[in-house]
Amino acid sequence: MSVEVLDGATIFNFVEDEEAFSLSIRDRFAHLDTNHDGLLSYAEMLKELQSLRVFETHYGIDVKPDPEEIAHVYDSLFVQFDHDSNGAVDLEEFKAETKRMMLAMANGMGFLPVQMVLEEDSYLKKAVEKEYSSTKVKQLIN
Ligand SMILES: [Ca+2]
Ligand SMILES: [Ca+2]
Repeated sequence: MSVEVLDGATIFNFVEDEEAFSLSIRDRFAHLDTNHDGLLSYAEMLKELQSLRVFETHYGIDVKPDPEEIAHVYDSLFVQFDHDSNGAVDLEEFKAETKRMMLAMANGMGFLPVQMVLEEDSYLKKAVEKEYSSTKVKQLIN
């Protein structure tokens, strides 16, 4: 984990780069699909839902909700991913919903940079890395 500073634009640029975003989605999907059937079951999705950190931090304050509430929120998040309600999340559903959530987050952040603790393989970390590398390229060109 590392502490990074990012703003809405960092996330926008990452999500709007179709190639890079698709690639990281496919990586993540394959990683989560532990039985390799091309679908994410609720159990397989749980790891991803937990990584969304809906609970752990709220404006930097650690929140400890009760387990029943957690289960309820994970249930409703899973339903949000499972667009056709067949009880599993396929790659298209996973990509569409991840994109929607990240854009919603970017909109919420606006242009005010925020400091966040990011896990190494999280999308936000990838977004930050992408911004670093494109900044580096720009510096080389100039
Ligand atoms: Ca699976
Ligand atoms: Ca589905």
